[in-house]
Amino acid sequence: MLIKIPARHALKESAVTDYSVYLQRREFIKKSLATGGAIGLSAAGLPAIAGVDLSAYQKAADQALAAELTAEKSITSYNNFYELGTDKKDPEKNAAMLKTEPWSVTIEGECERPGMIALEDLIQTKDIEERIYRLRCVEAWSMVIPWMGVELGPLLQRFKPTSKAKYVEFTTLHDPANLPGQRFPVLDWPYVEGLRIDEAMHPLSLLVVGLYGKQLPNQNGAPLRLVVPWKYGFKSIKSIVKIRFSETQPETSWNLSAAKEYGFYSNVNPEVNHPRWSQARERRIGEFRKRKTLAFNGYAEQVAALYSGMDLKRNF
Ligand SMILES: Nc1nc2c(c(=O)[nH]1)N[C@H]1C(S)=C(S)[C@@H](COP(=O)(O)O)O[C@H]1N2
Ligand SMILES: [Mo]
Repeated sequence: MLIKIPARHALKESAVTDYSVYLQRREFIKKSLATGGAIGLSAAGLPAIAGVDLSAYQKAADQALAAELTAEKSITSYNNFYELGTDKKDPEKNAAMLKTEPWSVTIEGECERPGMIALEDLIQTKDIEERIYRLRCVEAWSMVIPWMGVELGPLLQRFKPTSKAKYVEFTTLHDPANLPGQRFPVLDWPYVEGLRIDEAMHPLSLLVVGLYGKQLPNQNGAPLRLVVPWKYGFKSIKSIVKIRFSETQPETSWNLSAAKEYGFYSNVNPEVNHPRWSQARERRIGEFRKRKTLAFNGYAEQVAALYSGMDLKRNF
């Protein structure tokens, strides 16, 4: 096992699928934290990066979203992970084809400390915290997911990005011998994604190693994936093996595949429709009626300032 996800181990695997049980465990964790119990989740206030301290916000958001959690079974059996197949059920079925051990990440480009780092040195158990975020796929479905991970910003700072680091590029594992999807030219493999450096440093940006208090299932992008909750799901690149700081805007897989449909920013925006469908509403997995899609997926208060002065219809 590469990364030990703290807490939760007291419960049997079989019990964890039921999210009322999950909610009880959250209560247990909160109480343990209050009494100073050594549970391993970071209880301290989150660091104030980019001048924003989100710790109070984060606690309130977690409380509000806990009631809306998508069932664990849905999160792990309805996936987009084209390396493991293009049907929503393929990634779970083919999950064992993704080899996650050992795993290391290469750090390159505009930084003072490039190199290759083993996953267990990159992510330390004591830094792992839980964040409940909405996930909005560009295909107009959504979920609410309790992720386990670390803030991306402080992690990137360890490699001392230079003043030329204006963007960050992420690359997924390229392993066509094992990953069946990479034997077909569905996308230009490996999958690549990118963020502007201030987006990457925003305290909502997370590098994820688990969900529902457990190791990240392969189908969800084990052992390490990005989660950027105010952007369409495809920005949240899975199974990351490389992080590169760059001066110029990196190319991204979906933009290369269809530039008119998938922009670099891809902020969730109910007012900018996909050329082939409306983005005004979404189907929350597990619900029958569609809901209204929220600007920046409900995170406008936290992130809108990143885009002040930008035409978000042009920079979609
Ligand atoms: N490498 C890689 N990352 C990926 C994808 C993919 O096909 N390959 N799909 C993206 C899309 S479209 C979405 S909606 C999310 C889905 O994440 P989930 O399956 O954990 O819900 O992963 C994103 N990350
Ligand atoms: Mo997606």
